[in-house]
Amino acid sequence: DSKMENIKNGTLEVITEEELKDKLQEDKPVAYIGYEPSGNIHLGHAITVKKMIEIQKAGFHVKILLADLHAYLNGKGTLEEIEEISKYNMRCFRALGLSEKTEFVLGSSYQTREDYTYKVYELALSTTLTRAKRSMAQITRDSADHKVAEVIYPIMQVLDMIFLKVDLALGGMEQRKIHMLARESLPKMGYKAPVCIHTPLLHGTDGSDKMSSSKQNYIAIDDEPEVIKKKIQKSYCPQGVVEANPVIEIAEHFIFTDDDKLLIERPEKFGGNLNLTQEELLEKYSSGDLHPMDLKNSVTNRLIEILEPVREYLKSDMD
Ligand code: IYR
Repeated sequence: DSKMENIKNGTLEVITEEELKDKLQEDKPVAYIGYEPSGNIHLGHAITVKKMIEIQKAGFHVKILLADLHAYLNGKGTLEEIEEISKYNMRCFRALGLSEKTEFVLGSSYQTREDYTYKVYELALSTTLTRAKRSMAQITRDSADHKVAEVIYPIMQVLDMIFLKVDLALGGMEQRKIHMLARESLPKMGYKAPVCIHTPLLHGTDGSDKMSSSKQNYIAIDDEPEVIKKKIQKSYCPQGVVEANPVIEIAEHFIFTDDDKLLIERPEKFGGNLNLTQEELLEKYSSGDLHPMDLKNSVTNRLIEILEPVREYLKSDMD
């Protein structure tokens, strides 16, 4: 029951809670998430990794798919480049606190197998182009000329759930339409569909919908303190607005998950120090009584501390 609450906490949806309850009774259920390897693992990735750690603590065996062929299909580079980056990503995910028991799987290690390939054709035959394209709306690299690769991608993602034998699939809200395609298609192919859990997306530091490696609007998990400072100082953070405010979101997802309160240090003439709970911060900021600069300074300082062990792990692990 407390396991259930811990997993649900901070997510947007669990599809379905009933099914999750059953999985929690099973012996060693498998949870997975896939990432396109990326040279910049950022706070957006970290939201899902933190949730996966929660799921791991609840007793799931965790598989992390380094989705090299998916990155390739999404135009992220040559397979050689992508493979190199996936090694770095494995260290990043460990640095964020996934346990030693975590299993990392490279997509290409099974996605070219004959049985996998036949399943790609089978699912391609029953999936409409419209549906496949729609499922990619928030995932595909913005491009005017859409490629066939774009519709192979979601089909492979659905099949990953069979080949990795997963009971639970985790992803950001942008993965929802692919997950729904899986929930519908897998039973028709004779497989059980996994429980799907979706986390909120982090807005970019520029205020755009999604923090993204390809848009230079991210804070990397191993950014140096000076870089974090600069990026937050420049961030979109209008006075009085908490919606779609990345600085507020960083406080919610990375500070208040560990601490009960956030210390805001202000000179006496600007109202003096404040020690705020999440609720109080939202209320105070909405009312316009807290200056963006004061919020930014305190979030910067705390975030730098929180990411310290991550930076240290990644430096120490270098060989
Ligand atoms: N679509 C993901 C990457 C990905 C996730 C899973 I779960 C897969 O099985 C395959 C790929 C992304 O947008 O990063």
